[in-house]
Amino acid sequence: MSNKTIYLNDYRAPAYWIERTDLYVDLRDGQTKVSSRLSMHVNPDADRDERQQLQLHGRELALESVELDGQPLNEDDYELDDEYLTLPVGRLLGDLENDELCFDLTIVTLIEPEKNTSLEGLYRSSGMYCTQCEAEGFRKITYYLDRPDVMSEFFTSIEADADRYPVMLSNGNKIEDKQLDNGRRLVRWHDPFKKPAYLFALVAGDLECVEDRFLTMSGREILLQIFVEAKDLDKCQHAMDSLKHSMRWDEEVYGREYDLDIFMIVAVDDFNMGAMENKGLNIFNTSCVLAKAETTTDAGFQRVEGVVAHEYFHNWSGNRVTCRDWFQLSLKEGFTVFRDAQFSSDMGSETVKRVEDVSLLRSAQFVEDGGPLAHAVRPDSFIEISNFYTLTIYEKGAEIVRMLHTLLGADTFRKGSDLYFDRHDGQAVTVEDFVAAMADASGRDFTQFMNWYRQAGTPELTLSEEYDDQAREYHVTIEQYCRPTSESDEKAPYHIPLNVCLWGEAGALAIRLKDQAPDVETADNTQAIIELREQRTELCFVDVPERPVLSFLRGFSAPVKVHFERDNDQLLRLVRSESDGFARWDACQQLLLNAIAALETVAANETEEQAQICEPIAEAFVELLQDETADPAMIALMLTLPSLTYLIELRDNVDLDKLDRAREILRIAIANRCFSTLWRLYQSYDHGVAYQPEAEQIAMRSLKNTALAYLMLAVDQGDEQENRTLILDACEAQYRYANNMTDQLAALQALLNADCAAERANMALGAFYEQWQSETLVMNLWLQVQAVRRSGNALAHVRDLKNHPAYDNNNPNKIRSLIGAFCGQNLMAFHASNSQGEASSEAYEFLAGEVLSLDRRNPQIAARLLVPLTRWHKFNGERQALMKSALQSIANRKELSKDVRELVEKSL
Ligand code: B3K
Ligand code: ZN
Repeated sequence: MSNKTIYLNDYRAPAYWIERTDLYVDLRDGQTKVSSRLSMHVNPDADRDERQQLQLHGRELALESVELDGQPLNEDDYELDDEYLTLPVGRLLGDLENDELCFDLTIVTLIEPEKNTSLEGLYRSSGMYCTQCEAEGFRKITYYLDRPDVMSEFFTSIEADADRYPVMLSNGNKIEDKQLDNGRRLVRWHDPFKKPAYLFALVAGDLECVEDRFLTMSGREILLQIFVEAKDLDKCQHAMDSLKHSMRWDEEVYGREYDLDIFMIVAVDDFNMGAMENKGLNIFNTSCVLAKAETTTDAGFQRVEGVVAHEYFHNWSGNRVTCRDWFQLSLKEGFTVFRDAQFSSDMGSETVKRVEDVSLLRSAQFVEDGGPLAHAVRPDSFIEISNFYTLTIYEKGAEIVRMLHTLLGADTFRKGSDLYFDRHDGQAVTVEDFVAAMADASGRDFTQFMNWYRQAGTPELTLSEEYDDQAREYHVTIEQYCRPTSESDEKAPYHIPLNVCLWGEAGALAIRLKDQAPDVETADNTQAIIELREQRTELCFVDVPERPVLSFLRGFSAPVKVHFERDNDQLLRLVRSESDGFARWDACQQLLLNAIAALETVAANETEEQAQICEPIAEAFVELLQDETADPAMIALMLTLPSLTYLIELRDNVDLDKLDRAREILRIAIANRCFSTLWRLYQSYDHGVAYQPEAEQIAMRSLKNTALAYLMLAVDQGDEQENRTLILDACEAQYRYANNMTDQLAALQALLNADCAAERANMALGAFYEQWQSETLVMNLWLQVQAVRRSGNALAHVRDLKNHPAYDNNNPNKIRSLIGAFCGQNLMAFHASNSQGEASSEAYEFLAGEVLSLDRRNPQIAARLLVPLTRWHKFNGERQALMKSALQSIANRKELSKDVRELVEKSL
């Protein structure tokens, strides 16, 4: 397998197109025969040289026969290697000048889905056959032009044993279903929409289905089906509701109607990611479709809703209009993540959704952007495209679309998206085409804006301010800077929309800018979108009656880092008065960040000084908790301390032990100071309320469980026996009697993380296993809470769990729940120090070993798993060396997949 770098600049349209694809997939134990007939025609734009050869992609295929226009070819007529089947069209057909040149190719290959552990191409999962073709999996099914700009009309015949595979599905509409001899059955499907091969899907299995109907805005009735194993039929309602909500929402908000008469979802256990948007036949990881109160947490319910929506929205943003090449991946992913975020925000709480998205961006995407794997949202080169399904492509890509939405406003943005869909329906296009539609619909110039797609790295804004009370002017200077990344040292300035507001003692102040420069659009006179374009911008606000507190980047209007020093009083004013929920939360985060930074500089025995730092925050939290008008979701968000991951992101040369200690001091101070308020609040909940996965209840549960975690922390640290028994009993009662997984799991986690509850925790862990061992998705939660447990010997425990029957080292969900969670989320254990306080390499070596062993079976998951090691740049020298040495031990193996090879080499 070649480790060749592919460059965007080398893009050439193909010399041949595939008008129509007829597949016949004959599924038999041990060996599947795939016969394909491809109706090819020359691309009239291709020159004579390009027409000479037809290179079809193919991997791990056994070629049986090739026919050209019905004539069998022999081995001298073509070339075959482990990546291509190359046909010398010039030699075989001549006639290369003819722009009408067309021919049929019939190719028969044999494959072994039973042995396919990469979960790419056609494979088996829990006794069923299924496919995953994005990005380049179709070439593991048959020889093909496996690139997204080749769009073809597919006819798919599936033949299999009738009894064992009663369900046989592919894209589009079913056009034939007949019994054959020997107990076999043939089902034929036709997809009238031309599509690239990455959207092809096939499923055969013993599945049951839940059905519903949806009436589209033009009055067509669509059949909706969710296929699952019989045991899971009671877990489909939420996905079905989410699907119907998504279909209605896309009609209302984007004017997009579903196009086929049937929409199917199939749930499979073994799946490399969340789900896949194959045309008319979405394939889902069971974890993103099944949900039931007793077995699924609130976060799980929300994930199902979000992923169902995401995949459904791809039908327009991805399928009807697709990507010209894989460098354009964010064209469909960034836009679709933006769309699903808007949807989730409309279905639930806007503030909570925004806070969750920004937290993910800050704690994970910013790290990616600041490390050795930084890449642009539209990269110029890659080795293995599977490595580019990243937070940068998805989440930063979505932020870029969101900035366009902010700059244009909802109505004009809608005009732009209408123009984009109308102009490019049925085409494979580029990021430029998307932005051009937005520019044409609005008359705006987005030339500079394209830097967001071209340049890697997170822009940083540094602010300074001055208030002139004589002139009643408020001056703000903003400098933008972006650190060099591997793709470029010098960064051109970005075009950045800033949502700002000025807060006075009594409320928001009117905004007026001197000379109206730079561009200002004032929605009402207390809020403005200011557009930065220069490296340095000076703003002068006039008629400002008092020294204001500037609220900057409200709603997180751009994916940037901000350096702006503000004291507690200024931040507290924002915490108390901001009307934008995100800005309010962000001010609170800043307070917490300042306190943690201050605590880091205080010696362990300076308890008085520590208390002085913590007190104002704890005090503000007591006030917040007593405010009966406050939204419980908001309180829970504000009470949650910045994650260690985010704290690390904000620092260089991290001393993790010191950082964690500072964070814990603050957490304990809050827990102690708020104890009685939290306990009253906790007791005020009706724990038996009938479960609904809707925003108001989710908010209540999240505050209740945040309170429980603090209460447990307080009694774990304190020595009052009476309180301790009270709270431990309450926690255990919640564990035992919870009527939903959110509460049960939160109680289990609270027990696991309190040293004083060790005995009860171990009993609960055992009971949990007994209760849920037959529910594989619940077992993932069970593995995960143990992997992230704050305890001295988490690694040893993880090693033991690898041999537990609940674990399966071929199932991506299990790998993510145990190894992924341990290395990515249990930072204190992954980066543990030994008894002498020196950095230990044990966990790094453990991860390297896991990656190497997994790489032989599933390279995509192996490559994902190693990412925590690529974050070495954040740590101090000693740790950096150990992490790099673990990476090096992976790189030393000769036989590595392209996936793992690319990541280790780029990160070393
Ligand atoms: N488009 C798929 C991701 C495919 C990943 C392939 N390695 C799911 C999604 O983003 O909707
Ligand atoms: Zn997607």
